[in-house]
Amino acid sequence: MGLLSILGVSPSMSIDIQSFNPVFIATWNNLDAVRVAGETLEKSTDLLNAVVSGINLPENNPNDNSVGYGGRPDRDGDVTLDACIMDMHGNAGAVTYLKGIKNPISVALKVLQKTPHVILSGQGAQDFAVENGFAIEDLLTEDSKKAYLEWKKESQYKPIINIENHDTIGLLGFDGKNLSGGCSTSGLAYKMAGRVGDSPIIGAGLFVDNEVGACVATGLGEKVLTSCASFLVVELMRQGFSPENACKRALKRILKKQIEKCDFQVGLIALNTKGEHGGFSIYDNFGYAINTRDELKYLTTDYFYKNED
Ligand code: SD4
Repeated sequence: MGLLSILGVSPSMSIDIQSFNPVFIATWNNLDAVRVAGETLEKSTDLLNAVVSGINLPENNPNDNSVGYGGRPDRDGDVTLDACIMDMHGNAGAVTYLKGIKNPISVALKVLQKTPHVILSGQGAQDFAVENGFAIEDLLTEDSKKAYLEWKKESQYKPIINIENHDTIGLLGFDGKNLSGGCSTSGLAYKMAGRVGDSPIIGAGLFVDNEVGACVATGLGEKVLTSCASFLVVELMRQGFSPENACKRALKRILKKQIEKCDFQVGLIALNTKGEHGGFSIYDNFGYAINTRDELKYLTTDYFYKNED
């Protein structure tokens, strides 16, 4: 039996063992997620599986208030989740406005693998998840319920920089040859019922082009959606910009349209086909976790403005 078959790799998707030098990066301080993604890749050599395993971690964590179980609800008190995944072949799967399922990224993977579609939404997405063995659970934790009831007293809606748009997980992986990525979020706290953000939208919250690179976004989704930010970053990398500079230029494009003072955060991170990575944000206090053969660490990105509030 050859080494590739021992590793469970079919010849068509084989990786060059010699240059096997994986890189995983994830938005915010998701160090455990990139560590687990690296461990999964080592065990299975399946990059997509590695991405999903990393993202499942914050989805299952009740203390992560922006992702999966424990995510802050919308203004009606419902936790509604968005996620998407994209592979090295350009295939994608996504779920939007999904209720009651802890691991939307795993459902997005099933959409990619088992349906002729890219996005399933709302009740259809939940029905599909149940058909595929996912359990319906109450995702509103006691802590989230308390915060929601407190918010309801005033019902003031104003996403706060680095608070209501903090901790969404976008995770990008490079196995030495191929790129893949995923993104999962409960979206903005106290959003309107039915609101879908950038995170499950291919080209906005996430884009992967195996010939060039990949990008994933976090922050105020409306700004990411209307700039196709992840697609733009990949196209800028195609033009020769480094991951960091591509993110910076894409954010500049958003800011150029901003007439009033910018009161929102967007953070972008990117990875290219050489395994080079970088990120940039509008406001400070953004960063990303990185896992390579040599290091597991958190890097803060450069930014345009300091948040004095
Ligand atoms: C959204 N981009 O739904 C997401 C929010 C986010 O960390 O990134 N939170 O708009």
